[in-house]
Amino acid sequence: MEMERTYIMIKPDGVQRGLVGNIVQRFEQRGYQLQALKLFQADEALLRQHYCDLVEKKFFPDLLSYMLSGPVCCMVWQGENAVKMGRQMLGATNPQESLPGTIRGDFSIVVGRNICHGSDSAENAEKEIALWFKDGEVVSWEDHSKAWVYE
Ligand code: IDP
Ligand code: MG
Repeated sequence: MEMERTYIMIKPDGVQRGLVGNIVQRFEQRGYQLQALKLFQADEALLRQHYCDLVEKKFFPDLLSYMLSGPVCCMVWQGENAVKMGRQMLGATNPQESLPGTIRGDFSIVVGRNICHGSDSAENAEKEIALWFKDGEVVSWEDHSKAWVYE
């Protein structure tokens, strides 16, 4: 079994709208293991690094002010295929293409307020975890439900 980690971040709109509990619950009840969780006010330098592939986009200034507008909730979730499954649980980038049952499909309408971030590759997940968390903030622990989640 290939265990993988992904970086999931509830954006300021998700925090303001009281969706932290619901989103945490979705990953927990699916069987993923929580390894880190914190509420955090990002700054511009961090967001420029996180979204380094998007800084030239026309919407980048709006994305920056959106992501700076309040605290985000940063998380690390571990489990089989966590990156791909995390993206599936989030839904499409544009909520109008996100299926009902996904986080974006259940809670959002426009791309500039799409509630949640999820890493798009295992390599980027590790980069993002290192960017958003300090040493000691990510905890490796024995999950007693593992034998009931995996065969
Ligand atoms: P992702 O979040 O699904 O990985 P990306 O293409 O990496 O999508 O874009 C990062 C974030 O930038 C999106 O989640 C969304 O908040 C914002 N964004 C992407 N495309 C647009 C756009 O066309 N207009 C406004 N915001 C956008
Ligand atoms: Mg992305």
